[in-house]
Amino acid sequence: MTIQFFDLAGGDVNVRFSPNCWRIRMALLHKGLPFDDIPLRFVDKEPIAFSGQKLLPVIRDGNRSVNDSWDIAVYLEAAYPEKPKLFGGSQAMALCNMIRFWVQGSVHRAIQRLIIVDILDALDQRDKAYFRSTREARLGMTLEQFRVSPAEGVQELRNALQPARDTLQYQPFLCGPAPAFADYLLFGAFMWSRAVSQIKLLEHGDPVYAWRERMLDLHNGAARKAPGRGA
Ligand SMILES: N[C@@H](CCC(=O)N[C@@H](CS)C(=O)NCC(=O)O)C(=O)O
Repeated sequence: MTIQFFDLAGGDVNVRFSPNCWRIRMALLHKGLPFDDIPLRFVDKEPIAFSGQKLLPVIRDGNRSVNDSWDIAVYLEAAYPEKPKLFGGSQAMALCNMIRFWVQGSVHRAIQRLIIVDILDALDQRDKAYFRSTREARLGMTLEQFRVSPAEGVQELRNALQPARDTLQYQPFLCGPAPAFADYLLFGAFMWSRAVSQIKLLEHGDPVYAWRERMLDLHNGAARKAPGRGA
């Protein structure tokens, strides 16, 4: 049975902005596993009630349901060991977990402050009030107060990316000569921005820019072809 992949969608249902969902879209493509792509809105998560929680991504594979992007990647690696590896081994998986927390802590935070109002603008009308109230409660301030100017935010992001920049001077992907899940962890953050915002996050000469171009070309250009605002 084809895997069902539940993804978060914007006002235009083809705009997919969730960084955590992008990790899994790329992981499924990496493994070469066919999947049904099922878009959901923030206020319409009834279709994932079977997962017992309300966050995306979620996959359903036969009678197995898995949520949380990390747990899904671990599941896919264990369930499809004959397919291209997402981690490559238990030590690599453990190290990749550190990349996950670096991305979520430093990179997501910097990008979120730049694009938070762009995300709001990209949502379906029914999702806007939900997004504003849940995020403002979490942040303890309005979205507009949380947002930083491109000049300030882009510099914070570029500083946060230094470990990736240094690594990519040695090798084309974070995982070495070929991409794997650590690359998808970071790449998801860029797809978040690309889907909703036109802010130029990276300079042309930056090794991270060249890496992002390579990532956009992967799997038949799946990410490059995805609808969005561009940068
Ligand atoms: N740690 C989780 C985080 C999942 C998460 O926060 N998903 C967001 C989208 S990126 C979501 O579904 N939010 C729905 C909501 O806030 O109602 C993962 O990596 O999957």
